[in-house]
Amino acid sequence: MSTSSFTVKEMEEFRRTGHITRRNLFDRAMIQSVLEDLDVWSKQFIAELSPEDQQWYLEHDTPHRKALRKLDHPAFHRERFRSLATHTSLRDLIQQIMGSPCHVFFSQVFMKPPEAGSSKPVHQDNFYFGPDDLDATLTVWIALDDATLTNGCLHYCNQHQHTVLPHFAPENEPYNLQIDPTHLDHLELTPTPIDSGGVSFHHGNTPHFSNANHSTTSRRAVAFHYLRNDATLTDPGLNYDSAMRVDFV
Ligand SMILES: O=C(O)CCC(=O)C(=O)O
Repeated sequence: MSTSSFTVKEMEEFRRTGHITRRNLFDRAMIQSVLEDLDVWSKQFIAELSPEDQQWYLEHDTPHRKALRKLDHPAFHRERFRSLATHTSLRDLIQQIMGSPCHVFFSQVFMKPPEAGSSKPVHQDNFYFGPDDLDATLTVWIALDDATLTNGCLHYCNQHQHTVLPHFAPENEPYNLQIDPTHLDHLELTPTPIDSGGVSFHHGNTPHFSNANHSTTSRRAVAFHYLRNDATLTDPGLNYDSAMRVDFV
């Protein structure tokens, strides 16, 4: 486990770019134990998935097999993910960025299955979340597999954004809220490949996307979304169930 504080330079980088990466934060054994649980949970989830939820949770372009696109609320539902989300190393880094106590209000596993994982279009998390204070949300994205240029690593805008741009969602992908193309021209996004166990932290306003998985292996990652305890989601783009909140203990 690497040190659990950011240097002054790293904090400046976060404020300037809206994101920062901490490599090798979690060791192989911890990630392996989460992946084992993910395997069990995924099989169970697919077996119990209702026809109406298939459109939301399964990849669309795999007519001959059920390929899971994502899972919701891992920090709430699964003890091993909760241990990751509330780990002391993470808590200290989050506290340093946010400056006051936070909780996990939402979490999701992005599965990006081999040769089927679809892209996540350019978006700002704060359009999804609609907080009353744009500085009150932070996403902590943990690579469970190595995330590479071919399997769909994250790409980030490297200049902090002070506003949230207009977003829309295609009719057949209501979950893919994305920045209106007319606003994309002035945004430059660069790839951030990261090995399994590495973590990237991004501000809720930071535009980011990931490409489809063109490789023969999975690109799984978990995103924990934190909200400052004194803030509220007043205008969310999707629904977030406050009963699924997870606090640091
Ligand atoms: O993992 C991905 O491909 C997308 C992640 C993402 O958009 C997020 O964590 O906010």
